[in-house]
Amino acid sequence: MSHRSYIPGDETRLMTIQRYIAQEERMHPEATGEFSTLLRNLALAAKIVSREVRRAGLVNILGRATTTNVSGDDVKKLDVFANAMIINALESGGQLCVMASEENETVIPIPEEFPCGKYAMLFDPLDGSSNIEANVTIGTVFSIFRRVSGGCRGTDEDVVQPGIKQVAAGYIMYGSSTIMVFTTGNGVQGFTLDPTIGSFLLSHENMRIPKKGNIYSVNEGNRLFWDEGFRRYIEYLQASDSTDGRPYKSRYVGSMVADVHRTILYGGIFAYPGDRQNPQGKLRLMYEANPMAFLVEKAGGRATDGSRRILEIVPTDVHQRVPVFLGSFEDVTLAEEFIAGKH
Ligand code: AHM
Ligand code: MG
Repeated sequence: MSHRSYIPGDETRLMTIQRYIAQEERMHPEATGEFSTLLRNLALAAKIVSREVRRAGLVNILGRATTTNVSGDDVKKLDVFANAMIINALESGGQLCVMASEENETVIPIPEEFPCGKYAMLFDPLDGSSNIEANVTIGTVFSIFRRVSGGCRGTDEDVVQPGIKQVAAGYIMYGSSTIMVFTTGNGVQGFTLDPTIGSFLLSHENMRIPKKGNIYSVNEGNRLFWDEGFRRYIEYLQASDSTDGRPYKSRYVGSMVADVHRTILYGGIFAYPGDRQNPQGKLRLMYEANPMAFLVEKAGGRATDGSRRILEIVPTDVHQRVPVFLGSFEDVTLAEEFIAGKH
């Protein structure tokens, strides 16, 4: 793997997000700087959310760092806080025409008092909600499109575009360290937050997902509701055959960001299939599946809904759900074959 680690004290290798973005921009003389500013503002919001996540268990004792109120009752839930923080950090920058969030039923307009710009952003402010209280890894997911509607203030049209049109996508994972992983369509880069200097430093350069792995990641509690093809696929992975790495290991955090991050690094498959109870699965196309699909493809993997490339799905609703199978190219291809009844 070509992951380059940040070695403390080795200043010659220090690449902050700011430097990286500036460097990318120099390669595109037509760039206006709007996009770089957007990513910088996002990184700033990520740092603030990260700080709050790190203090999560202390909030009722000490109060949230950004509120004056220390009475636990008034402290907003962490996901609501993250949502407000991201909106706050990005709405006034002048790069966005509209936003959409998992937390908001309708699109989030850019207030009239702020300038508007040529990008639209969707995000899930704090994904993995069932893990928040348990001190388990959670994350923020984002997806950025170019504005396609006529006016400067965007509309639904700008946030309901096929994933293939994304200009950037990524996630921030609040795990044992905080890492921001993103692609602007040209490789996948990971920057780990050094909390002592407050900067994201390039730690995972040009991430590539192995062609095949030996881990599957799915909520097996839903097994009884799965389609026959997918059930047989998982049984196949559980069967023993030392020539091709079976039985696979099972790993499931229940936070998509963590499960996808591990899948990109180690390979294998992450799935949230549709089933008899929920034919479209659980995950949301626009701010969960699409950005992850874009990253996984740019890292050399594959992401489908069982038969179609996720990025090619033409969306109709900002909150629509989609079955998800993503990860190593060979693993996802085999899953699709089982689903299609070929095995
Ligand atoms: P959330 O947006 O309410 O946090 O739900 C999304 C999360 C994903 O992070 C994760 O992959 C999935 O839900 C886990 O669902 P389940 O608990 O059904 O396995
Ligand atoms: Mg979510």
